[in-house]
Amino acid sequence: MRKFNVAVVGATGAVGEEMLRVMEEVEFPVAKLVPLASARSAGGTVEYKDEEVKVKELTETIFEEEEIDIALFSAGGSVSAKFAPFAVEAGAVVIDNTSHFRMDPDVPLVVPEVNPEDITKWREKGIIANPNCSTIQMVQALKPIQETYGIQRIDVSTYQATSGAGKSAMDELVRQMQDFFAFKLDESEHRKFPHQIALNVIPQIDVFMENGFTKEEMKMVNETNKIMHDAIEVAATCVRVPTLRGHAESVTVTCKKDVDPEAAKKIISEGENVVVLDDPENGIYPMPTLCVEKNETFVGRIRGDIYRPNILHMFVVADNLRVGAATNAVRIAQKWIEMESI
Ligand code: NAP
Ligand code: 3JN
Repeated sequence: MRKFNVAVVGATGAVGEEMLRVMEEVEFPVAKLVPLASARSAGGTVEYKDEEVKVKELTETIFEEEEIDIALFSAGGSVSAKFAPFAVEAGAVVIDNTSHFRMDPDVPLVVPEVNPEDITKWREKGIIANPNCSTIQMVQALKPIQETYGIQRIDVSTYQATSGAGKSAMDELVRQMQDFFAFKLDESEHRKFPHQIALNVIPQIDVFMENGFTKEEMKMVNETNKIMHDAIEVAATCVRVPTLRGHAESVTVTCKKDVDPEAAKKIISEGENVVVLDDPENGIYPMPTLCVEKNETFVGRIRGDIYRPNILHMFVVADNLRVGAATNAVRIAQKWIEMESI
């Protein structure tokens, strides 16, 4: 089997590190791994398959020098905007974890369990975009519902872990909790979040747009429609909660046809990489602590609406750094290899 030279841009970050773990686990066909970061981390090392691999500085010429075939980007939108074209120019396929290219009509936005066929459009720009973490787990859970009943509208509230905002955001929560136990929480700084996150929930992720929704909420709206190839009404409320890892979502879906909740449960459980955990009487339902380092999306609390037969409610949880970022990107790369080798 052919092996590939793989660059991980942002390899020292929360998502980049997870990409290395997932590639190891799936035995990704790596000929050479090139971890890239800013000059701050260049010269340090990351661990891959029990070896210390040197981190190199991201430059305009590195992709050509290292003969990169696949470049996984997760170092922020401005880094992708500037450097992804150099990777493409050097002959690599770029799988981009940032929002920079997601809504570009010439760039496929892919969740392999939902719209793998879109990957074929990669040639237009040499780039495949990875959706936002909150979008990925939601569309995975809803794909079987869309196929069976059709979806008219989605109302979703998220409970997003601090790791969604990067390593320093996780540190901010830990530091504030330590300050709480040292009786000095009121002196504790907040940089990554607009308010104290310890012992709090914040109904703001990213900046507010003119329509009153945040940028994170509008990502869920626009990305869901692009991935699901349908004009679905989406109303999202994205909330930051004081957990470290694992995004949860309360999802209400209005279907085009009436839904039998028991049948829906079975249909969802047959979804690819979806696990139904739904035995509420015995305290079994998805929670962030159950999903850490897992590559599946967990769905529970599946129930019909009290008033309308075409509405279904559920609770959806996944590891945001894996399912919401690294695992999705690696699965895209695996599908791309499969398609390109035909
Ligand atoms: P993080 O923990 O803060 O890590 C940021 C990474 O980017 C580090 O490796 C950092 O390297 C690198 N970096 C920053 N500026 C750079 C530059 N100018 N040149 C080269 N490398 C640079 O953040 P994260 O959580 O891993 O997230 C990184 C990005 O991934 C986010 O900004 C976002 O666009 C994307 N993301 C996507 C999702 C999703 O939903 N799909 C989820 C989370 C994040 P140094 O060590 O040198 O600073
Ligand atoms: O906050 C979260 O839980 C998810 C955040 C994702 C994120 C953070 C910074 C920049 C993104 C993203 O993936 O949409 C971006 C971005 O690339 O715009």
